[in-house]
Amino acid sequence: MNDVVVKGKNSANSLISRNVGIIALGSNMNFECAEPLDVVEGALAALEVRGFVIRARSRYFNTPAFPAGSGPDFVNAVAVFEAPFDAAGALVQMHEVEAGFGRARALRWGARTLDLDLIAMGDSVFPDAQMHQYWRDLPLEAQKTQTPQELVLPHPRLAERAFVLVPLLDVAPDWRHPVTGASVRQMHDALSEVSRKEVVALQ
Ligand code: PH2
Ligand code: MG
Ligand code: MG
Repeated sequence: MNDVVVKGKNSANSLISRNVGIIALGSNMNFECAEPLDVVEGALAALEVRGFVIRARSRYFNTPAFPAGSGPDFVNAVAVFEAPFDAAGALVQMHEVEAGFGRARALRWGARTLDLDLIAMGDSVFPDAQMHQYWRDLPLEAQKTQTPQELVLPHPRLAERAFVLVPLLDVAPDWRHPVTGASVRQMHDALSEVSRKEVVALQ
């Protein structure tokens, strides 16, 4: 998952630096006539139009909203992508895609038509290892009032979220967290069985 360099299709000499990342997609609210599954599929297509190359996509999963009782079930998926953007550039594109699917940023953990989260970008650690540990260790109560103003990568809640780790097992089981060293499979296996079983593949 380090930065990779691929040769441009049309020129043997042009080297285009592309970044490999992981994105999590979720929806638990219709957008116009589109149901959550269609919204997530549509979002992947919209990202591709914007230059993301989707290398692998997980199955789609039905997942209970976190925190429990905060809204309808989600459809969640994750994808591995390559793109000509750095993390900040990818986020700008992702926010525009969210806006295109009617996402209004209101409640922290409310129902949403489309949620796109950047989970990781190569082995990048933002803002740095020490601040990363601060956000990772933040107790749940404090998470309700404190939100980072800057991008934190990998996503600080990654190791706790069955709705990200179960789909990730489909596409990147051996990817390792650049701070903790834990693989996706190890983080997944450390979740409670109850939380893993709540994440159910569609069809
Ligand atoms: N995203 C959230 C809050 N809660 N719950 C599930 N099941 N899936 C999500 O994608 C999700 C959530 C905020 O980003
Ligand atoms: Mg989210
Ligand atoms: Mg989000």
